[in-house]
Amino acid sequence: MAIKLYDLAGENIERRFSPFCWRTKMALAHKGLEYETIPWRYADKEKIAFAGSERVPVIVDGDTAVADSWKIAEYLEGKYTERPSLFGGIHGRAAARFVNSWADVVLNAALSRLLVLGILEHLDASDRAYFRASREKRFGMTLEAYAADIEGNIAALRGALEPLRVTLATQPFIGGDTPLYPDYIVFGSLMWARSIGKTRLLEINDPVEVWRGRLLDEFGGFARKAHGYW
Ligand SMILES: N[C@@H](CCC(=O)N[C@@H](CS)C(=O)NCC(=O)O)C(=O)O
Repeated sequence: MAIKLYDLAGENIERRFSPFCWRTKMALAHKGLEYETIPWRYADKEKIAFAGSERVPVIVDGDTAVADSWKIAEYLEGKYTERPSLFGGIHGRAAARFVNSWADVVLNAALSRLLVLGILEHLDASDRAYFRASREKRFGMTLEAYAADIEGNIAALRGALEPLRVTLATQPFIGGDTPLYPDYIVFGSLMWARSIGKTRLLEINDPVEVWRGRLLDEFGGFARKAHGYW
């Protein structure tokens, strides 16, 4: 039976914009596992309560429910050992944990200032008031104030990506010759940007953009076919 994935959707049910759900979709594709997505909105919290979570991604694999993208990656790696590895061993897993934290703390923070107003615009009407209130409480300011310094925020994003840019000068993927879970972590953030932001955030000849193009084409190009702008 196919794995089920609760996947954050916008007003347009095809717009799947969660960076964390993208990590999971790429991990499932890497493992070659069949899955189906269940579109989920912020207002649907009771639909994932069975998994003890208020956030997506949540997967259901037979009798097992797992919430949280990192825990899902560890679960898939532990359960489907005969399939391609997501981490390349315990040392790779340890290094991937650092990339996960870096993406959560640095990269997604930089992106969220650039995307927050676009997210609001793309949400289903039933989610908008919740999104504004919960994020304004989290950021301690209005969304408009949080997003105001567009040029500064773009510069911060490009700076945050510099370690990746330097790494890609000597290897095609963070995982080396082929992508591993850390690639999907960072790529998930850029899928978030692609599904929400109408403005291209990377120059066409930026090595990060070239790497992003390679990942858009992985697994039959399913990420490229997803609803998005660039
Ligand atoms: N650490 C979690 C973060 C998951 C997360 O924050 N998901 C967001 C969607 S991108 C969510 O479901 N938010 C629900 C809410 O804010 O109410 C993971 O890696 O899965």
